[in-house]
Parts: sequence; structure tokens; C-alpha cells
Amino acid sequence: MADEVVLLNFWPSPFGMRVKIALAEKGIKYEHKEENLSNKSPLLLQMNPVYKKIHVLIHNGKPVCESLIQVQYIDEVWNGNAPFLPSDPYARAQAKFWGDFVDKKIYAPGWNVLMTKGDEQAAAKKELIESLKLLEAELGDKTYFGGSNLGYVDVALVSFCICGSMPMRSVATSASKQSVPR
Ligand SMILES: N[C@@H](CCC(=O)N[C@@H](CS)C(=O)NCC(=O)O)C(=O)O
Repeated sequence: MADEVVLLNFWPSPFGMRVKIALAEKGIKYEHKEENLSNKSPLLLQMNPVYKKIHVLIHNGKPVCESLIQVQYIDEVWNGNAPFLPSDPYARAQAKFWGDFVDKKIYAPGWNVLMTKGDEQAAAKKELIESLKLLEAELGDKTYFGGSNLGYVDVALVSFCICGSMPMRSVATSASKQSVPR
């Protein structure tokens, strides 16, 4: 039986973009169902009863929540090509560490840069710049964090770079509406 893959998403979501990149890299066909954040579908609430957030990956009727876990899941299920995570346990742990770092030290201060003002914004900028320097040092001379191929940390990070090129403040402030400019 062919895999049935559905992504409940809100198109500007950087978290959803991680999953779209991961599925594209693996060549997996899926159905994209757009959610309205101000009127979440019963399916979304059923599939993510804990956080009630987009996005959700539904594989053969079973939900997987949280973007970094979804990327790991996609890598494990469709493991025939383009591995995101290295096979060596230590290298895997390191990649997961930096993926987590992207959420805590890039996304979080990045959001605060967009959404705050004054001293709070200045502190967020400082934290973001320091975090980017640490990531740059980790990247070193490699083409990708994954080495010569796109890896887990790249997938975790690149969606925020894509979002950085969008009018993110307007996306953020209208995130509860459906009228986000594409
Ligand atoms: N940690 C989650 C974050 C998901 C998230 O923050 N989703 C936002 C949109 S980008 C959301 O659903 N916001 C609506 C809400 O919280 O009700 C992940 O990595 O998937």
C-alpha cells in the first residue's frame, strides 16, 4: 500500500517549511492542507491535542508533532536516500544538539528582534548575533552542516533564512489571520 502523507500547515510557518524541505529532499509526495490559525480544524485539534499547533505530519493516519521530531521521523522512515542525520551516534547527538540550538538561540531571539522594541530588542539582537557566530564556527569550512550534503541542522536552520526574506513582521502580526501576503 502506498504511503499516505498529509501536512496540516500554515504556509508561512518556518516550522512547516522544515518538513516541506525534508519531504522534498526525500522525494515524498504529500497532501498539503492549509489551516486557519484563528479557526483551527477539528482534524488539527484531534491530531495535535497537546499543543494544538500547526503543523502536523500525518503518516498513514498517524500524527507526528513538532518539526524537529518530524524531520527525524522522515529521515528514519524514508532512509533510502539523502540521509539528514549521520549514522555515528556521537555525530547524531551533535547534530541534534545544534538543531535544538537553532530553536532556542536563533528562532527565539529572532522572534524577539521582530516583536519587541527598545532594550528588549537590543538584547535579542545581541543574543542572535552571538548565536550566529557560534553556528558559523560550527559550520567551519563545510558546505553544509551535514558536510557535503544538506543535513539535519541545515534543514532546521534554512527555514528561518527563507522566512527572513519575507515581510516577517507582517506575517507575525497577522499570523492569526488568513490574509498573510505571499
Ligand atoms: N515547536 C513547534 C512550533 C510550532 C508553532 O509554533 N506553530 C505556530 C505557527 S508557526 C502555531 O501553530 N501558532 C498558533 C498557536 O499557537 O495557536 C514546532 O517545532 O513544530
